[in-house]
Amino acid sequence: MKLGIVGLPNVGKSTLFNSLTKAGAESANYPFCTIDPNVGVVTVPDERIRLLGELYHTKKVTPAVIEFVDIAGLVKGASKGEGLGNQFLANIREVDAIVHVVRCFEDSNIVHVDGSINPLRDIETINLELIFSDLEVLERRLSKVSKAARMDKTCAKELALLERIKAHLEEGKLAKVFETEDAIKKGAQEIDYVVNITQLKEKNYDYVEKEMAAIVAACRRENVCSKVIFENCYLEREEKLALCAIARDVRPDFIKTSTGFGTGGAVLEDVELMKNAVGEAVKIKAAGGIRTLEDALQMIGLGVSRIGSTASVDIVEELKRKRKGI
Ligand SMILES: Nc1nc2c(ncn2[C@@H]2O[C@H](COP(=O)(O)OP(=O)(O)OP(=O)(O)O)[C@@H](O)[C@H]2O)c(=O)[nH]1
Ligand SMILES: [Mg+2]
Repeated sequence: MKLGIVGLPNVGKSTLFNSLTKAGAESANYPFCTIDPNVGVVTVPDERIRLLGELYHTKKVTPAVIEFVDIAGLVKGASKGEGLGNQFLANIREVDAIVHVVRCFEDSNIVHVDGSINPLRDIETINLELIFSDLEVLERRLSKVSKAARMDKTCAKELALLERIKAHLEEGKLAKVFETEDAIKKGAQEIDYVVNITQLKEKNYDYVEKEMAAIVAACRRENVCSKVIFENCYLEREEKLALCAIARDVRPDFIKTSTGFGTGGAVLEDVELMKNAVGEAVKIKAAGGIRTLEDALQMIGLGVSRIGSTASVDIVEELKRKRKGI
């Protein structure tokens, strides 16, 4: 079995490699210490092999081996040539599994290429570079296969599969997280995102939860308020409840009824369902179609913490008048 060691530069990949293989690869306190890959082979200790060897008086005992490949560090943008680029990923393309080394230790003497200790951010950086690298390979294969597919049925099948994988890599995985981080970088203080309704309707709750967790984590890291929009007007009761259950676990700052662009806005029945399902765990924002003070008060009465309305000025004025008894 072959294992490839990946991670940011200077996080301890060669240190781990050395402790596993005793190969004595160079490990030093500067990024990109490793350029050419180190390869080390370790035998897997197994008492049973020794016993069997003795039992059968075998002359030669060959234990199972694990081969480790320790490669150069990847950085953000490696797929576009940053750092040492990602060409050396070819070295780990043949491995059976990837070992991702993530730095958690605090040590001001050891440089971190992104300036601070943040394991979750680092994992995402590397995952993204691996995805980009997969995409490159995929695109090369796609251009080859798409020509052959016109003539050949097997190639046509492969083409369809490649296209599905490409779409998955491009959109499914991390696109929204990317946009979230980008918006925060540009100064956003709150992030509203709409759940993937298609995935929800296909009961792909795992996907919905992963996406929610990743976006909420990206917000939390930067102390930014996160809101998950359900767009209830397109959902069945069961789907709304499934989303509430996911939100109870993931804990965004708010769950929100609607975008205001759908075929319907916030309705009391939905707010009631959401409140009953999440209780105090997550706050609720009602938005869409709230026009009057009465609408707003009814929502607040059901436990809504925030109201979103284009009529908010009118609503507040109405409240002021009412308080003055006009
Ligand atoms: N404090 C501390 N230092 C560590 C730890 N692991 C590695 N180091 C130090 O971090 C530095 C970098 O370690 P390497 O193993 O060379 O890192 P690498 O990931 O192979 O780096 P590149 O090959 O440059 O990508 C060395 O000075 C190590 O001694 C750890 O767990 N704690
Ligand atoms: Mg190294």
